[in-house]
Amino acid sequence: IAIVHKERLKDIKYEKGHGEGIAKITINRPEKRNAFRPETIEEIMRCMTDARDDPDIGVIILTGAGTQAFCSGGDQAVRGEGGYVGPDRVPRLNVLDLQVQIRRMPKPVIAMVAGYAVGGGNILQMMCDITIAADNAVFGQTGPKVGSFDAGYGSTQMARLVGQKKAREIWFLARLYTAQQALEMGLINNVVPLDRLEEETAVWCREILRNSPTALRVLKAALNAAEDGQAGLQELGGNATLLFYQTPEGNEGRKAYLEKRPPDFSKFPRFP
Ligand code: 2NE
Repeated sequence: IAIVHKERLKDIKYEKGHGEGIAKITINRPEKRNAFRPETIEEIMRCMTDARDDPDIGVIILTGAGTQAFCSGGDQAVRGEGGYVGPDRVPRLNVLDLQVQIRRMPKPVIAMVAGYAVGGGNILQMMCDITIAADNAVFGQTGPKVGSFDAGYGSTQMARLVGQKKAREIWFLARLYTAQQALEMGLINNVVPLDRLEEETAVWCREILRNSPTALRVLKAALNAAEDGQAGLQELGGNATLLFYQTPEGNEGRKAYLEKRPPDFSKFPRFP
């Protein structure tokens, strides 16, 4: 992956391979097993927005620095009463906003996991569209051990991925699982030797990038819609509007308004 640095960031690295179509966001706190604090999430969200807005980017990789962890969840050292506390002293659970951002991202987000993906880190990889793991990866929820839980996507998305019984096991016992076990239960997509992780992830990205961007964004919205209620339908509906705005029929209405004349939709077919 060719790398171009974008902007000054404290907790993460952001790289874009222009020409390649890939953006890569790396949580860069390896000494904390890439635990996130409010600033980490704010930076990731900022770069996710940049990647969404950049027409040259078709796929986003989310990963962790080093080989020991993808992400170990919320940084317990900055957890206060009411949430995780940053420099502004405001307690936050802004990782929930990031989960929604990944869910609504109209471009595929790929989790590239080496080492631990636990707690909120496992939930982040679950929110990604596809997860490629190294054979040293370890997955699980530690929340019940440290007095925490995610009763939103962290529970419901997990149950949809691995089934109700397995999701209850993962949350209630708070065990850790190998990459192979995670693959077998449907928590991730693929397991490769650690030294092939980057290469394999790039192969999946390039394969995705060869396909129609509109097909991908509508498919993602459709897969979300069945699960996300009104928010899911809004996302799918927004794609219908996007496509309609590109048609002569959609443009006739706009042009007629601007030309101060009644619209003439008579030439447009009424499909059966
Ligand atoms: C991840 C794990 C299993 C790794 O174990 P190991 O043995 O490889 O490393 P070690 O020595 O535990 O960790 C290395 C350093 O990273 C810090 C540790 O405290 C240690 O620091 P030093 O002693 O060297 O100073 N570290 C690791 N994870 C951290 C964390 N999450 N917060 C703060 N410091 C952390 C092992 O480290 C582990 O079990 N970590 C804790 C995992 C955890 O409980 N995460 C929070 C779950 S709750 C959550 O994420 C959440 C949620 O449930 C709902 C909403 C939002 C967030």
